[in-house]
Amino acid sequence: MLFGRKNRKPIVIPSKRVAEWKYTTCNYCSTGCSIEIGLDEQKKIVTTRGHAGADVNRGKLCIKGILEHELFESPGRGTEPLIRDKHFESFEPTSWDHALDTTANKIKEIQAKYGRDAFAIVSSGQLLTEEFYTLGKLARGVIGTNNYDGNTTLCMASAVSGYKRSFGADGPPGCYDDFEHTHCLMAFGSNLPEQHPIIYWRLKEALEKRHFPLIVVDPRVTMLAQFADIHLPITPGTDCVLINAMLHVIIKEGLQDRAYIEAHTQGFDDVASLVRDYSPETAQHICGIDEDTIRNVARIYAKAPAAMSIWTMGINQSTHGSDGVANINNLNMITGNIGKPGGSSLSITGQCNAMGTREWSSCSGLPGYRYLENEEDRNEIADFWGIDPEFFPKKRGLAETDIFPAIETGEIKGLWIVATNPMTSMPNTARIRKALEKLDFLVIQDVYEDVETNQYSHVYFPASVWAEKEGTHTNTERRVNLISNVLPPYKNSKPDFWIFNQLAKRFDNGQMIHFPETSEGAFEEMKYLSKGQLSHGAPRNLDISGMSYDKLKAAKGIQWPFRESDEGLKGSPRLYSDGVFPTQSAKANLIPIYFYNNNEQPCDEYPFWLNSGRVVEHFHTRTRTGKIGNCNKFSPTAYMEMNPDAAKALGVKHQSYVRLTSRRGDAVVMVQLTQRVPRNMVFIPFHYHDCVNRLTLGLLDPYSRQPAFKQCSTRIEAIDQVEAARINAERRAF
Ligand SMILES: Nc1nc2c(c(=O)[nH]1)N[C@H]1C(S)=C(S)[C@@H](COP(=O)(O)OP(=O)(O)OC[C@H]3O[C@@H](n4cnc5c(=O)[nH]c(N)nc54)[C@H](O)[C@@H]3O)O[C@H]1N2
Ligand SMILES: Nc1nc2c(c(=O)[nH]1)N[C@H]1C(S)=C(S)[C@@H](COP(=O)(O)OP(=O)(O)OC[C@H]3O[C@@H](n4cnc5c(=O)[nH]c(N)nc54)[C@H](O)[C@@H]3O)O[C@H]1N2
Ligand code: SF4
Ligand SMILES: [Mo]
Repeated sequence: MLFGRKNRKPIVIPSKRVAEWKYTTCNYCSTGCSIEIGLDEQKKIVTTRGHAGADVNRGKLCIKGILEHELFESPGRGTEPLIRDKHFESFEPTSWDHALDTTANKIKEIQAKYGRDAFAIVSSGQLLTEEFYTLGKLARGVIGTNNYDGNTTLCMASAVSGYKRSFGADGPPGCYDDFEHTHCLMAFGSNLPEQHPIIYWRLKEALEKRHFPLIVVDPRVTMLAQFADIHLPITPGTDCVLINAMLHVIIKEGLQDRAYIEAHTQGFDDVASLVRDYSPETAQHICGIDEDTIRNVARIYAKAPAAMSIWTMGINQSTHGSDGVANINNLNMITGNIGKPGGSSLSITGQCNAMGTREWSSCSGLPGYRYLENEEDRNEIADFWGIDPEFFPKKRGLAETDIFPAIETGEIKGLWIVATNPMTSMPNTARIRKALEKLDFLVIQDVYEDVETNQYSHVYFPASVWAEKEGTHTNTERRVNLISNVLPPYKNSKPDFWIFNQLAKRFDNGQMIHFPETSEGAFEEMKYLSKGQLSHGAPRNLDISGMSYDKLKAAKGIQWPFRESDEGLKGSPRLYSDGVFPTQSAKANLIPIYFYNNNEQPCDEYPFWLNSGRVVEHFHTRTRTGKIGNCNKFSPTAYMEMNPDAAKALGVKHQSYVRLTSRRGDAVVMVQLTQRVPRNMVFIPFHYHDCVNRLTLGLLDPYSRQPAFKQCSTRIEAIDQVEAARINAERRAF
């Protein structure tokens, strides 16, 4: 008998034959990892790797980034523009000219008949910043509709709104390096290990070097909660109450940072007076966290030499989203934790370029964080673009979540959807379907032609994806980074930038306004518009005038502000370190946050909280990760996390299908029994079509118009398994 290593065949990893590495940045989440794509001698992509010299990821990538190069030739990609016949019977390939002419003519026709705002545009957080800037120019300066918004209303709108209310401007003040300096980190509704795995890795590395308390506020035992020192399983939608109670303790015990409050904030007395009513004894009955724990956490946070908060959708996607953000900012201002190493209010952004769209797309205003409501801003942009300032509306139009109801009422007749998939991602699918069916004209611009929303379109524009294009992204920590053009566009798809430019040429104003031919040309315009001061004299923090594509590539990303006068390649890791804020008084606003309970609550008829979110291997509506075998294999089927005790009471078995019903509709999903969720809650990843959003209510935040995706109620029943398979097959095959 032969034993031992010498008789075994060694594992041989075949050489990938990389002839050239090309620099780019990941196009999924907002962590902003630098990627190198490896090409062989025939210029075919053979592999990818994380860039070892990039400060963000230092060579690491998560499962999505490492497999991202497989998406270029994935099934369902759009190859030719498509056009629908009058009777909605055929959807045939056509030329770009015909598709673009038809679209321009239809837009003009609708606007002539019903007014300019009757044609709406909904875009995304996933285009390149230069594309956002160009689309903004087209929407605001050429087509001239005020009903122009992005899917960031489903995502970051509450963070934007909260930052503006507290600090006078959008822009996360902190950075990943803060983990290295903090003495306490509190995470609200954010599951870093799955949703921002490389930010999590940075946090974990900091924790391994120097332990500090990690406090996680989440109704589920998420992966981050599992690694936390303290987990606060909060009652959904009540984070504001928890924070008010923490502020109550901090102020009562004199733990606030008096010098900071005095020097850099206004409104302390109003907050102090409000939080007097939120004693831990009272608050515990609302937020579900016991009074001793509230006191303990408040003391740990306030006594830490530097403490920071991060948050994501558990806060933003709530009827108290904007208030939640303003209250997290209150907590950090009152404890003197803004703009200092390890002391911050850092919103963890969602999509790869949700920041870029906030900064430059003109969705909620004009480029470079300018406001439609501000005359000076309107004049400045009109002058630069060479149009009459009166062409601009004087206040912002409808948000995405108000555009769909305006289709229902007939106010909006035409819609152009760019890089978002509302049939799967918006709350209350039945309502969205009805709205889309009602439109006189719908254009879909997407990388994939099999995207669900495309079922209702009249024209389809096939877009090029990621490294088939060139331009920039801004990540969570305000770092602008470069996407290099590695491959030519797939088949007859075109970069979004090209599509916007071509459409502009078909309108009168489009002939007058200059549209640069290259993305670098658009970047130069943005650089110019980022210089100088705000109207009341405060410096413009969103200053990228010192950047260039070459510098971005050399630095592997630069954080704004990075001014023309700045030397070297290092941007600004933090905002507001000097305590000067872009408000009229230069002080930040402490805002009292009242709590009112307006969420749909579990009741006898619908006894479970319905929570939703994400898993690590999938991105959003799975148009990309659903087609990459090594991502999809982990969770190819719609499923739901359910507590075993609750399942037992209902006679529901692990891995069986159940029917969920809410006041909006029903969905059939497979059950995964787990203690991650409490007995009265279920959690469904929202990645699957015709699933959780058939059930969600999506009440809107009054400031940000963001839907409360994560707080509504549902009923669960066991269902015949053959029947379940039939329903699912019917709903997913179109
Ligand atoms: N793998 C992967 N990564 C992604 C994405 C993806 O699709 N897949 N998408 C990206 C995008 S666009 C976004 S916006 C981010 C989202 O990133 P996250 O916000 O981290 O992800 P979610 O799973 O949506 O929600 C986080 C948690 O909020 C909790 N939650 C629900 N209700 C409440 C509440 O009332 N209070 C609190 N405190 N918590 C609550 C949920 O239980 C959930 O665990 O991820 C980004 N990264
Ligand atoms: N129930 C529930 N619903 C949710 C959420 C939740 O937590 N729960 N989260 C919400 C959040 S935070 C978000 S961000 C939204 C996301 O919702 P969506 O934006 O609808 O989701 P995606 O699947 O990312 O859609 C992006 C589309 O753009 C296409 N695309 C990708 N790159 C390009 C490109 O370069 N050009 C063009 N033209 N197209 C491109 C993709 O193929 C895809 O169809 O979902 C929201 N919906
Ligand atoms: S963490 Fe985000 S940016 Fe980094 S590789 Fe993963 S998906 Fe891409
Ligand atoms: Mo998002």
